[in-house]
Amino acid sequence: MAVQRKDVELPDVEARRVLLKDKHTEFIANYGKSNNEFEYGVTEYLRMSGVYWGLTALSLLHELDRMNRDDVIAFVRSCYDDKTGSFSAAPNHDPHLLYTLSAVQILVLYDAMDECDKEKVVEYVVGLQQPDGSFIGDKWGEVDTRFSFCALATLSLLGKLDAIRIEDAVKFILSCMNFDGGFGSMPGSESHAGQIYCCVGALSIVRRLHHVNADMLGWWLAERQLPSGGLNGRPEKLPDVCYSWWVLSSLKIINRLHWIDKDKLGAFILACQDEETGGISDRPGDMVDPFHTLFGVAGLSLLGNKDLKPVNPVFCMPEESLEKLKIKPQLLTE
Ligand code: 7TP
Ligand code: ZN
Repeated sequence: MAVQRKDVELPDVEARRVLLKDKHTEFIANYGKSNNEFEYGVTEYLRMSGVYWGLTALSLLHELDRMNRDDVIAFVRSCYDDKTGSFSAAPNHDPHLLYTLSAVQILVLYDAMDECDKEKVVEYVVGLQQPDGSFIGDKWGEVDTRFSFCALATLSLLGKLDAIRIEDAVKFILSCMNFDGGFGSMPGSESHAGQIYCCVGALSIVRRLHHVNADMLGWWLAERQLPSGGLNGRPEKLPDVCYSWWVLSSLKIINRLHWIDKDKLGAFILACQDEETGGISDRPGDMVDPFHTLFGVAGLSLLGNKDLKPVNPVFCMPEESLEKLKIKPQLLTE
């Protein structure tokens, strides 16, 4: 049997060759309003992250004003547990580190960090670090390098990186490095673009990128690009707009962005736009959602689209928000 790489073909639709800015703004601003209560209802379990994805997309589109700041901050507060310093996805849901990072990112976007008790949130994150340096995401205790990233990103945004054992955190992340230069979710787990982003991002935040084999990792990442221009997250998988972000941002951090064909990737992301409803999907013709809309828009920003605000590759937030806090994650230069 012939070896066939999984890929897709791009549709030949004129509207899908330019960024439909206004359409995407309407899609995000209306998401969760009465016209699609269904979609809003089924995503309650990830609402806090959904709000971060939507707000960040709007901000990169220069349209953050389309949401009501007071309402959003009231929502974030309604998900805060002042006993533990943690946030949940929605009121009365279980708290989790994932939603705590999203909540802090939202407050940073709005320059509203004073709305929460920073010391208490720091205490929550510190309590999740394990003796081996890894992090669990909540009381159920699952360990994953995603949670190492969430912990370090949250503490960095709070200006409190020194509250945890950084060397142990680094040691655990490095124990998840593989022979292909990539990273997995745990020691021995296979390399995966999402996990690579988390590990490279975490090392960037604590300025330890010298541990990364940038040439070998850059090669693995660049190999994710398929003839359609889209990128997949692992060998033999279909391309997906969100992976274009995990791969592209990792390449940017290790200074190997020029190892992929940027024009072809840009064309792939634009082909995933829904020219009727607005929004971006994982692949051309699929259902759009705020998650892929953010990572599509953020990808286009990293590719240099001038209609968008510059995005930070580590935090997936507008660069201006991090500049205000004087947060500068490390980027490799040579
Ligand atoms: C529709 O099926 C899923 C599957 C997994 C829906 C959510 C998830 S997830 O919460 O584990 N997650 C994020 C995610 C979100 C959406 C989505 O958000 C739809 C509508 C909204 C409203 O805000 C859709 C998919 C999705 N996935 C799954 C996925 C992405 N690409 C292909 N798939 C199958 C990613 C997933 C894991 C995740 C990744 C990054 C991150 O920062 C947080 C979570
Ligand atoms: Zn995806």
